[in-house]
Amino acid sequence: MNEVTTVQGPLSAEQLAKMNAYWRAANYLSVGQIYLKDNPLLDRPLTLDDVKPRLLGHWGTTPGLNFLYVHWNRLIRERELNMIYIIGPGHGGPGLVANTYLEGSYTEIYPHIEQNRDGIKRLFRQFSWPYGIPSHVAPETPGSIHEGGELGYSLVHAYGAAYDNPDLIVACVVGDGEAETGPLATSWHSNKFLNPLTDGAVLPILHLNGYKIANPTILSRIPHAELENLMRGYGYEPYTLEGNDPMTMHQQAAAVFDAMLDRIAAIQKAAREEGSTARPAWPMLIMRTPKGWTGPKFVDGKPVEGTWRAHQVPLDGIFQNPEHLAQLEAWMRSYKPEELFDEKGRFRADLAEIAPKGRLRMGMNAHANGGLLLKPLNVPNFRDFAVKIEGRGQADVESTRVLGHLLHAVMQANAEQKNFRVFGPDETASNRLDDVITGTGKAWMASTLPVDENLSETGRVMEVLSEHMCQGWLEGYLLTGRHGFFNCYEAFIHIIDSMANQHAKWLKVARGIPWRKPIASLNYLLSSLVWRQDHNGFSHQDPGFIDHLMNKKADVVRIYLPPDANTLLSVSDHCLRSRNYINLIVAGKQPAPQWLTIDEAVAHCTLGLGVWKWASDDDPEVVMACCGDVPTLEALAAVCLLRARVPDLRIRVVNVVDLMALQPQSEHPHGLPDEEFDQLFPVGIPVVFAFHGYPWLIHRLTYRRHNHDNIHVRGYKEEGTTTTPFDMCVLNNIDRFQLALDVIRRVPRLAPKVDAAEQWYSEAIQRHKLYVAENGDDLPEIKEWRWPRN
Ligand SMILES: Cc1ncc(C[n+]2csc(CCOP(=O)(O)OP(=O)(O)O)c2C)c(N)n1
Ligand SMILES: [Mg+2]
Repeated sequence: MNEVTTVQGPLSAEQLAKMNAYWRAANYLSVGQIYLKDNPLLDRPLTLDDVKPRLLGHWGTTPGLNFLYVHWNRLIRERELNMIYIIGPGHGGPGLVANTYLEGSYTEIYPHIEQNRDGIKRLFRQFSWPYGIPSHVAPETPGSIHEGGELGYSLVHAYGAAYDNPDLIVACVVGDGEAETGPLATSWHSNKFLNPLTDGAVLPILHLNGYKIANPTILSRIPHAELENLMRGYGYEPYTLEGNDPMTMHQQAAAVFDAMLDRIAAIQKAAREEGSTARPAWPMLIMRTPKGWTGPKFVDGKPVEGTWRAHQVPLDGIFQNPEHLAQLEAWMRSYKPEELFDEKGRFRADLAEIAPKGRLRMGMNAHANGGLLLKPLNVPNFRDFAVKIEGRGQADVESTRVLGHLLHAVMQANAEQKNFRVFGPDETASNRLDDVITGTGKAWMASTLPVDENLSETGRVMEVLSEHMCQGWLEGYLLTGRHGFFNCYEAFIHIIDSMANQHAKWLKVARGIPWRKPIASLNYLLSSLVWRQDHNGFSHQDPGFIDHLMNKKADVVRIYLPPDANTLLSVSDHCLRSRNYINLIVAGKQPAPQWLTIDEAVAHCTLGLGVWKWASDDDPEVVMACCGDVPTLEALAAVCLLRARVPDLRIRVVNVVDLMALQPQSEHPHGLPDEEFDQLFPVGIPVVFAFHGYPWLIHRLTYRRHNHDNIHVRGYKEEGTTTTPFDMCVLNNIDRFQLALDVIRRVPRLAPKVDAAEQWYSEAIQRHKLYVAENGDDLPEIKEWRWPRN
């Protein structure tokens, strides 16, 4: 790059001086947060008593983030931009705290962090301090929707925020290390789904500070032209900003950002006023600045600024090394705090004035506290989509197809307010939710061919073969105050396990922060379930996401396994209206028997679990429990087998929709009180439990229940292949014959029948195996089995 040596540029001399002073103040406050607990403005020489005993934080990324913040402030003021700022390297938390403090948002939200010397002292002390604030950008940080502790999601969050927000600009810093992650690498493609007519803009900054924790980054060590070509290949128009002389950099940055924002404005104008439908090449910036810019150049003779050594705390061992203390003081004084803060310790008014005011401040932008903007979702009456039950279990219905009708209606009902989207990794049709696509279309800004169906520049169903992108878009969409629904194959949702963790953590913390308003829940529908992977086999068989979510805070997670279409409708209605949860719905897409009328379904879902009286006897000797659609079918078929073999056996059928109801109330708000649990599962009565997922989860949930010793669970035990639906059950011992045998083994008075029952079981299974091997399909008596009419 050409080295520009002049400080001429779009900024006036006064502007330049003020912006640089503002940046120095942000850098000063960032270093102060990492190091100091006292003497905040260096009114006296720094001593060890002023320094925190544990130095925790990340300096390296921070000056670059601060530099950008100052420039966003100018642009927001000059152009009255509605802008939020997402930083991929969320470990640059001190920078955003410093800037929201300087612009006044921080004090407005946290009045004890006053605009004076004491306030700065508290600001410093609280950072990375027990019961203070975390070292990363966090829900506690004003203006943030992105934690950034786990790298990789900044750009996808930014796009999620920009969709359907035509006036919003999301500035997004991507760390050059972060850029190496899978989710980030694919996130660049989000531009193929962003419509300049109806969506906002994302302004990506690839921050090439050259290093990660201990290594160079790939993108900083390939030729610049190759990197530009990479970005062009992703469909962007790359701009470059490079250097380390602050004044020169401010001028160059101002020029480049003016050009980029003009470009964004031109793209939007072309789409909004001139009718252009072309897919634009949106501007993005490659910014090369030294890691740890303006920090110590050398420590103990080794280079630090501009190297990986600047990543965390560049001067450590302060207590052992007086030279480091002196170097810290010199570093902090290099920002000239006496020029930045007045005698009371207040940020000087002539500098503070260059920040935007009111809601334009990025720390106060309502989009970063989405609950403020949340409009309730219009959910049409789900009863209108109910399946008519003419005889229990007599007709087969694809439950998710029924849900598709409801989602279609939801889409239509919110078409005007444009605050609902459905996300899926190319599986929405496969999961039989196609109805939601009708009329709405699938978002697509790339080229189309006559063979394509339902692709639309204004589509509201988002399909991309990246679970990471679906999850990240949805999170960004929800965090900015909208609603959404993510459907996915059950086995592959694990790809976003970690993202779900991070969102759950965000929700947990945000709940405890009064100024963060509730946001819509993150709703998952998992379909194409473990039991019915008829085409795909073992790779597609994994119900473990339930276990994964179960580890999260009870306040945040809800898990539902509706056994038929009407219960699925009732559960989905509830989830779509809820706030601040992660709702997991597990429901099959294959034609399956339907059990409950819509009124019964609502009552059943309200309780979360209950006796199916129509399938049960009074005064039971055994409880047949079931959770999930296929296990429910097998359990009911087992009841029929038992009624034939042991006609006087008294069986109770309990179906569980809300998995959390199994836990004690002390563990989860949905937990059934012990007395009610004991009524359903009376002490001393054996329970044979057919569960959709891994069986040990049911033990984990019920181990404190009085009757736990009598609960015997069948579930998926990692046996699978491409085989018939019933053979999958047999392989995992959750089939009707096994369940019936389990009952005979567990009910004490049936002990004399066990030998004969075992014989009967092996014959039945042998017959099944032979038939399946021979015919490639299940026995007619299995396939055509129906619940005896009642
Ligand atoms: C997914 C993930 N893997 C690893 C880490 C550990 N980690 C924290 S910071 C960092 C380096 C980040 O480098 P970069 O994105 O370039 O950020 P910067 O240089 O701006 O600090 C790593 C590997 C992480 N936070 N998240
Ligand atoms: Mg880096």
